[in-house]
Amino acid sequence: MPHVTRSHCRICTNQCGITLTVDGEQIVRVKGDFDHPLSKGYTCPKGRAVGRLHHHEQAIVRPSIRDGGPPRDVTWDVALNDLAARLSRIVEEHGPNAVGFYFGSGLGMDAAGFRMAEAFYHALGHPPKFSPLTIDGTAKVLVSSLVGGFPGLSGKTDNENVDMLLYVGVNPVVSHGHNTGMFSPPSWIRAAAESGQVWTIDPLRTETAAFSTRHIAPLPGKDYAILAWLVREVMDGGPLTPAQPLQGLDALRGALQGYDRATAARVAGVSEDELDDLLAAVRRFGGVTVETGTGVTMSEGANVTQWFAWLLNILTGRMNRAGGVWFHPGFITQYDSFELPRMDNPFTPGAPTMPDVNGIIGDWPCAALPGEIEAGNIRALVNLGGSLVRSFPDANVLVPALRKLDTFVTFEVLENETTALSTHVLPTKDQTERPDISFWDTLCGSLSMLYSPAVVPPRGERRSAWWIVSQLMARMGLPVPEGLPESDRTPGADDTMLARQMAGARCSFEELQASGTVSRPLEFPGTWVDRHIERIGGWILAPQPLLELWAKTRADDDAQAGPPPLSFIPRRQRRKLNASLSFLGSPADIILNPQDAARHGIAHGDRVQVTTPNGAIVLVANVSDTIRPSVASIPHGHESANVNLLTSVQSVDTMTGMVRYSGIPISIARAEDTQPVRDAAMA
Ligand SMILES: Nc1nc2c(c(=O)[nH]1)N[C@H]1C(S)=C(S)[C@@H](COP(=O)(O)OP(=O)(O)OC[C@H]3O[C@@H](n4cnc5c(=O)[nH]c(N)nc54)[C@H](O)[C@@H]3O)O[C@H]1N2
Ligand SMILES: Nc1nc2c(c(=O)[nH]1)N[C@H]1C(S)=C(S)[C@@H](COP(=O)(O)OP(=O)(O)OC[C@H]3O[C@@H](n4cnc5c(=O)[nH]c(N)nc54)[C@H](O)[C@@H]3O)O[C@H]1N2
Ligand code: SF4
Ligand SMILES: [Mo]
Repeated sequence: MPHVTRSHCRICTNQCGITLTVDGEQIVRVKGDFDHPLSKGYTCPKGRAVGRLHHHEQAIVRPSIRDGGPPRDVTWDVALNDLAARLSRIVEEHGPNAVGFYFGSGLGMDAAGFRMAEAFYHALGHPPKFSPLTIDGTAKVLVSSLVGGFPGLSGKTDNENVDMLLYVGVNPVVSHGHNTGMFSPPSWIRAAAESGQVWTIDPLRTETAAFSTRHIAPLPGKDYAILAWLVREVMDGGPLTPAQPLQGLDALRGALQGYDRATAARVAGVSEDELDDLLAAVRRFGGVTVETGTGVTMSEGANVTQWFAWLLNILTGRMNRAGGVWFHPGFITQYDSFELPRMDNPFTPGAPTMPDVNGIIGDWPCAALPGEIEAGNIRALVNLGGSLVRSFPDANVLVPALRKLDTFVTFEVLENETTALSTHVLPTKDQTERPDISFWDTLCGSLSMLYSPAVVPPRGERRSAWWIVSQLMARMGLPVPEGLPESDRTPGADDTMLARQMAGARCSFEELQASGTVSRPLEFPGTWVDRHIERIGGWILAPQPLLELWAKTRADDDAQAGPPPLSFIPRRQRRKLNASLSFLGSPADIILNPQDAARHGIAHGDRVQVTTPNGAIVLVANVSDTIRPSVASIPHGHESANVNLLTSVQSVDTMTGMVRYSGIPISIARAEDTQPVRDAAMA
């Protein structure tokens, strides 16, 4: 008999409530859970595909070793012993720093697995660590640290009360936001635009722009010009109404002196009229709440743009105030329960082969991985749910480097190009097979915690990631956290591992397990935020590294001549999550302005070859005036047209190690007129 089970979707950090109809071991239907206290029935096409993902024909269901020849299915004992022996030998011969870790998005939603992987990383003495931070965006952590004195200040828009909202390089209608969450984005945005105004700055007239009051389409990576001009206007003519103390106002004034409307319009490639209208709206509402996304963090101007976005929130009194930005205090780690330390230096040592590039809060730049392997520094890689070939820059250099690894272990649920390059592939329980709690508590849109039980038994030999990692540690002779259950197959073992994480949280694991969702009232404005800012002497408006970067940015813009080259920007797709869910059929397309298409003899639907000095891919032309001239929009995460064959490991922000994924010059031609593209990376 089919039965219905409640769960929460862990495809993205929004974590919507879902119901799954299960018949035996078959998930026959997935729907939004209308009784869920937070998401109230909202889901997106990705969440409703959780069942298809579970039953996918490329599912990995047994461990395998694929050294040289075709994959060899092995028992867990053989896989773990072989892997432990190889990793131990590498550590013995070359030291623990020869073992790199990638904390990928795939394990990011597996709470118990992720924590055990961290324990492994700590037990090895913090070897080279990579995570999505340096391929997604470092600017937010950077600015939280430099301006707010704490890297964990994760700001969210107070959607319920916002009156003047400015979206910059973010498309929540598709993405549900960047480092935040939002159920039913169209309703919120429509409501905000009805009661106040919503402005969207994006080279593409996105779904979010379509719901907005106004849309401004600047050149990629140049948003800072608009925001810098607004900051100067606010300082000179108001509304200068900060809610917390400030430091460095004079230095900031000095840095922005003379940054006039004509300059901003020229640099950003927009009209002075639009700028006037935007400023008038900011003044009319007495302030502006700015929300940014990967269109900012992946661009060349990331750090200064994020800085000016924060300055607008700070100077117009929107930080930690109704209608502005609230900061997530965390459900497990409770920032409001202790005095936040002043942590205004996020920089940590980076990779030896990239000596001029900083590490950031313990991460090494992902762009450094191929070079570190080629140099013989990294000989083994522990890949925890990452689809590196599609997510890291320059697959042309990454793939040959990954092939040179002595040992490359991937924790996965589906076969892909990355597992094909791995020496060991370890199948972990997917989200329907394991119980879970909401792990990235500060990334979601409310002060809450969710729990869901497993809904189906694991396919084949899949095991819990926490068990696999702890077994590996034990077999390598590393200290394993105390009191672990014997096996993940012991009844209740997965729950025991989750309960351990809830120690000291805002509710007990038992309370959470009983109700599935526990929310706590959010103190807003949060006194902990105001107290922290007072303690550090006020928002640090003009940190030295950003002042220096701004001076250089201004000088570079002044020297800039000639029309902008045709460049591509990134875009997320509604029916896809990064490299996952390709089976939902999102097209690998390139949005081109009709002028650019015509200039290259390209018609809608043509196959277009896109080339950079790094490589070439073929995409389908989507000719549309939704994009401004000189800009093209390309989604990432496709296997057949991997945009990371176009990106470069050289194009890295030296301050933070973030790779550049937006505003990359390209040349385009009809594919019929060119030599066929050889897939260099996989050849
Ligand atoms: N050019 C370009 N590159 C980009 C981006 C871009 O916009 N442009 N976006 C970047 C961003 S923002 C990010 S966050 C990164 C993401 O890059 P990655 O961290 O590599 O994440 P995904 O591409 O989502 O791949 C996740 C993998 O985890 C697997 N997986 C899914 N569920 C589970 C599970 O329960 N357990 C395990 N073990 N595995 C699972 C999936 O099958 C998939 O292969 O990519 C970045 N790369
Ligand atoms: N459906 C779906 N949802 C997702 C994901 C997914 O793959 N699919 N991925 C998840 C992940 S890992 C992340 S990090 C978040 C990201 O969430 P978002 O940051 O909202 O990502 P996008 O939806 O790509 O929106 C970025 C926007 O920036 C614009 N843009 C690009 N370059 C520039 C620029 O230089 N200036 C300006 N002003 N705009 C620019 C693009 O046109 C695009 O509309 O989404 C998450 N949610
Ligand atoms: S927004 Fe979609 S993918 Fe994200 S949690 Fe909700 S249903 Fe899942
Ligand atoms: Mo991301």
